[in-house]
Amino acid sequence: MIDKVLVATTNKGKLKEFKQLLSKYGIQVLSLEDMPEKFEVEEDKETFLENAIKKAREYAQFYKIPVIAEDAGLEVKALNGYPGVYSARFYDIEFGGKQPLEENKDKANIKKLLRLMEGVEDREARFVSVVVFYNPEDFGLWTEGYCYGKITDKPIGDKGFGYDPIFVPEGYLVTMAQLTPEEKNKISHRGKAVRKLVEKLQKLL
Ligand code: ITT
Repeated sequence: MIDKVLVATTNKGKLKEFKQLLSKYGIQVLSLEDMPEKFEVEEDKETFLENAIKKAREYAQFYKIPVIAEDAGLEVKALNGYPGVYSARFYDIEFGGKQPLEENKDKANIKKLLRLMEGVEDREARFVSVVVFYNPEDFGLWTEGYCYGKITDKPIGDKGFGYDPIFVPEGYLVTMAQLTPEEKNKISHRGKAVRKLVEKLQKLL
């Protein structure tokens, strides 16, 4: 098995969750902040998988170490799957009208989504995580994970990040932002994708 991997994400909430999930397997996580030279990858593809592969491959080839990268997002049924691959910068895209960036991106994204969902009865949504492992000059593999639930009509809770305060997972009466990190990891899209990825790696290595 691998004992060390660079989790190539600029999102602090994601990084924390990856560290918790991978530490269970004794895998040490390096972050982009530990890297000597800074380097950015633009997410300009149309699918989660293409974006995740692009990030994992470019970081792995640049730093010459094994990398895990993820592209994730929220798909809302009544919005034809939006925000989808645009989840991180939903407030700033033309679809549904741009939302002013008042406090931070997460808050602006939530405000826009709740505006578009005002009076909408079908609140079904799912979180998607596509995780790619890339070992430079060797091999790559990927897994995906989903978490189904419903969009609330107002934000509740202060844990987690992103759209967590407006997402109630199936079978729960609270939002993802009211769950402890352990509870979230058990049911989250990211938790499912990471566990599948480690199982695949354990079979291969
Ligand atoms: P990196 O690309 O650097 O990893 P990012 O924040 O840009 O960081 P993504 O492109 O994967 O990451 O965008 C994911 C967005 O989807 C993220 O900014 C959140 O708004 C949302 N999101 C993803 N996973 C989430 C989760 O577990 N809870 C709440 N929101 C989530």
